[in-house]
Amino acid sequence: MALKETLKQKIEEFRPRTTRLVKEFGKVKIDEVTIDQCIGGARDIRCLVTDISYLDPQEGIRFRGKTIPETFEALPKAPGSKYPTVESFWYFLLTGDVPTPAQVDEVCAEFKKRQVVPSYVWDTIRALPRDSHPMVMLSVGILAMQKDSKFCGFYNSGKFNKMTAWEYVYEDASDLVARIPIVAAFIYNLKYRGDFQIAPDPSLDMGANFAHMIGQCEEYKDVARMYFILHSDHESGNVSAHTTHLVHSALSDPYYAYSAGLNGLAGPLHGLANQEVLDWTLKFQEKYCKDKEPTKELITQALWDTLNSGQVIPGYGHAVLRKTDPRYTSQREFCLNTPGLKDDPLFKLVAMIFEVAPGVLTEQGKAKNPWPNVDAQSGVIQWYYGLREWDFYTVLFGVGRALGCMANITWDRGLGYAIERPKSVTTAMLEKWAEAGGRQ
Ligand code: CMX
Repeated sequence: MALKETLKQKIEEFRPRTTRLVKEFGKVKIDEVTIDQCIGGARDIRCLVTDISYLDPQEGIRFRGKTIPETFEALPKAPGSKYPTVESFWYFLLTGDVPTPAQVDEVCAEFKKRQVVPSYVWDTIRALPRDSHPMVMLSVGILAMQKDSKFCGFYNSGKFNKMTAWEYVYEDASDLVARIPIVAAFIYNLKYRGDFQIAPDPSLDMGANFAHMIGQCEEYKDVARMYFILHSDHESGNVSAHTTHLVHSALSDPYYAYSAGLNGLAGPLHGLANQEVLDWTLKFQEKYCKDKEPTKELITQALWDTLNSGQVIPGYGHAVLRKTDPRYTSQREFCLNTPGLKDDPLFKLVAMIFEVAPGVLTEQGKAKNPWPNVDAQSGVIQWYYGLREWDFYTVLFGVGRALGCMANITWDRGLGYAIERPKSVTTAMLEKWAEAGGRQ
């Protein structure tokens, strides 16, 4: 069965569960809110629903119930590769089912049709100053496509229907997911390769095609597949996923929603941390190891200098995780299993930082989680393969994150989630309730 048909069946079967929860159990309490949470970024408040992925603080992410190794193991692999295609992962994220090879082929064929980017997108990106950050270019490129949104067209058609609205989100979401690597490759070539553009190769899957379009080697095809899958989703509360969900909840179409999500991903406490990690590591080499080899002592000194100057150690810490991020571990394993990369000086340095940084953060005593997150390990792989323009790294994150965000809002519409509108209170109210020991 084709992906959209399978999804239609799944959404229709699922709807009664959501309806029953609201109708019969709507008043059942699942959480309480403290003043800490109110001022401290809504940490840990259970008030979002998604079945696409779940983040356990100790275990890390599960996509549709599967850990990262289980996901890689279960999905059909790209030809000649140990890694699955991004297309098979997209099917899995949307439906929760492991696709058959024939179903993957169908998605690949569909993406080929969808991946044609309108030429006005290129004109729009080219009109930006060439020294704009590539995340600005990506966000603008995605937003430019809004004018052809099928969801927006449906809304304006006068025939809007809540039960079928998700189908138009699905159409936009699939177009966006199919096109975003093409847009990203265009930006890369525009900014760093003198606008030397390479046409997509219709015989290649998404990851392989991205590698081809940025002029990368054979091995990089797996890097792209792994990278896009690992960065896809981290349940709903992170800034990029939550922003996308929030903006779409106003029935803004997927282009508006994901452009906004990308703007959140571009923050240094979120997706930009991967560029910050590379920047920190190279500056460390330059400043502390000019004429000597890096040592744990020198790294410790540099980490303390960073903390004492009021900055965060990029790539470490997490709002939910309380152990080493399995996305970090997965990329580390890729490095250890790749001859050349495992002996690369920068990888060795990143590995040495891993031995030291958790201890330094623990000694400082502020971070609730001293362990590395996804961003601590991702840049070194790109660097090794010659992708050394590290301000581009968050764009790679953005290509992957599109998968999760688009799968989520397709289901948001399928289940008819409401416009998001939490209630705010004033400081005086908090002070009054604090005195009284709780809200009266
Ligand atoms: N370096 C220094 N201080 C850190 C820290 C780090 N890596 N991680 C947390 N802290 C500090 C916080 O800044 C906070 O300090 P204040 O009390 O002075 O405000 C304190 O420790 C408590 O923070 P927390 O509850 O442990 O962490 P948060 O949930 O507030 O923040 C995160 C989470 C990721 C923003 C934070 O750990 C951080 O800034 N890390 C570095 C940036 C980074 O790697 N971001 C990428 C995260 C993954 C992603 O989204 O891509």
